[in-house]
Amino acid sequence: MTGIWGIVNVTPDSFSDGGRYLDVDRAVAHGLRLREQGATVLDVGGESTRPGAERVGADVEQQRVLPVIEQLVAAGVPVSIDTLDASTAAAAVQAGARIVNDVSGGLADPEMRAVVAASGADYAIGHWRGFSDDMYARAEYRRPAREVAGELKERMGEAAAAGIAPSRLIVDPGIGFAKAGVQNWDVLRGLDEILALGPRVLIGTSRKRFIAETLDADPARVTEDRRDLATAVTSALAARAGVWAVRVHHVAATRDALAVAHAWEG
Ligand code: PMM
Repeated sequence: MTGIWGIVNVTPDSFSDGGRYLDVDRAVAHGLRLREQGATVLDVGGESTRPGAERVGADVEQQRVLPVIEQLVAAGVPVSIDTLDASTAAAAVQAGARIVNDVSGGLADPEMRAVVAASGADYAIGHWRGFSDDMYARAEYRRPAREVAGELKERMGEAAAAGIAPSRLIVDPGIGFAKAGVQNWDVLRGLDEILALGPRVLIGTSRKRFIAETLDADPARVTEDRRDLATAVTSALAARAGVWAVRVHHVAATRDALAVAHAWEG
């Protein structure tokens, strides 16, 4: 069965304007709801990686995520920490997170690999070419899937050199990261190249801009509902292709789509 990572973003724009404690409670309640709907892992993040998003300090990031992780872990839910920062990763694992989800694959923080190696956590490494303020300037590919796989292989080698066992790795082609429009479809079409790397494969297409661009010439017109429906379809296709897990906002829609895909396969 393909796993479902439910997204729990604890950022000011992800939950409305209440106070911090209210935000923690809401984030925890949201996570538990996603768990009930079928999430196998809850991916908790305190810094937006959206195109053009401002970076926050590690202290602010940890204030946001640690209380949420503690409560979700106490409730028995497997938690992943979505961060680029090694100190946040260390604190999150200390709080009970089992997976470090680093969309930069170890490139953003030189301390990250050593922290993960020492932690015993699993390590999800993404394909990445730079911080979100200028990542689109780096979106140049001749053969997107092949180049993404090649760069991920380098990240795998660096992780191994830092002492992280290959069995602890999860690879992610980083849909939307330093990839524009159709380049994302090129990578998804060439998913076999990513699967051939060996580790478990994670894919995150949820609500992303390239999906909205496919649905309407003006992506801003595409509602969240439409993005979620399209994400359920990409999730089912990714499951069919053999990925280990998909990372989504709307867990219930993707759960149903995966059930249908698995029934088709028999
Ligand atoms: N995408 C985002 C954040 N974290 N982690 C992984 N492993 N893969 C992704 O594709 C990914 C990620 C950006 O999406 P969001 O801002 O909607 O959470």
